[in-house]
Amino acid sequence: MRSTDPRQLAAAAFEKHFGGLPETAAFAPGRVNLLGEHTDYNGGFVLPMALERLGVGIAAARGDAPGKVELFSSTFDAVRTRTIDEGRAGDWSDYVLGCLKSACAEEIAASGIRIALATTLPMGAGLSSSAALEVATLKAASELFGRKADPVSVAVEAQAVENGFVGMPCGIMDQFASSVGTPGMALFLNTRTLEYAPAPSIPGYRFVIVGSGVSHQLTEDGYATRVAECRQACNLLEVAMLSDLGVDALGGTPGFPELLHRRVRHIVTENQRVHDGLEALRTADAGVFGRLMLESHISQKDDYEITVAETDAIVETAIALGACGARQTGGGFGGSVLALVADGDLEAWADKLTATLPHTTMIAIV
Ligand code: GAF
Repeated sequence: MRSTDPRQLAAAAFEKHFGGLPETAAFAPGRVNLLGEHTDYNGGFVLPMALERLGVGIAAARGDAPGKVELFSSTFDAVRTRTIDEGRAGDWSDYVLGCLKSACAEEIAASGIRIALATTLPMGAGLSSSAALEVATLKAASELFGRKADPVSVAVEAQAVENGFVGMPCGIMDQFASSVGTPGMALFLNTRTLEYAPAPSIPGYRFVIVGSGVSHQLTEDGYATRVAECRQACNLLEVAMLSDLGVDALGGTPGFPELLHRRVRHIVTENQRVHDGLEALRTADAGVFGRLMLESHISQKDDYEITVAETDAIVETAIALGACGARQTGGGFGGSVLALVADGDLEAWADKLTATLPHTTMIAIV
């Protein structure tokens, strides 16, 4: 039987492509976000969960030419040859090259590197395949060249690569969940202080990740536009970050643009929902958590304007069929919907959902 472990898939791809054994292999998981969307680049709170088995495997060994970076993706069935001193090229190899430049530029300038990668994450599903690729690369390269790398600094370094080299102005949630999170367990994170704590699941209930079939692409304009709108709101309101504002700040400032008011309202109320959601997990209150999920979706739809007709329809149908709550998860503009469903209803609920909306896929139950 073919392995589904990304690390083993990457090692097998390495052997097949390069004709020798890798010296090291690493795994980094994708994540699903339970609550707290677009709050991370505003210094706010998030509640992601690293995924079991769904992630990126990287197998690596020293190469045969100084500075040469040989990449093979078994997922894209693609080969890329780069050099360690190159700049951004605008494709998937940038995520890997950026991390290698950050972590082990000198070592690779001396020995070169060969890397094979494999992913079990669906692309464009909003489950953080880019961050998993970065974290897996940093872990593998650090191990190969004997560099110490604790999980929090790997997350910080991976985000810096994505911001500075890849050019995507993301927050730290995805890299943090991938590097620090325990697969299958929710993680509460204060993105400003980087304080974090594991959060429990709700006994008798499961989160279901439903693929919308609409591929989200964060390097397109929508995400960067939201980041810019939040910065503009900070400047007008004279705060360093929108998370400096409490719910009481929502009364409205005379002359403050209506669109920015809605963006601010999403961030401020979403931060509060993460706090309330953490409490609901700790008290095992599926009803409250589900309600917060639905409020989060409506806020993403009406105030932050990052949902699409397909994810709206999945949320509406999921609730109509008996889910406690549902919301679009991840960066937005498509991707996946997360629903909270009672264990006993799971099978019938999933069957009815896919019968009603045949373009959806059940990606995972966590
Ligand atoms: C993407 C980003 F990479 C994260 O930093 C976060 O902002 C998320 O969208 C939205 O919550 O995954």
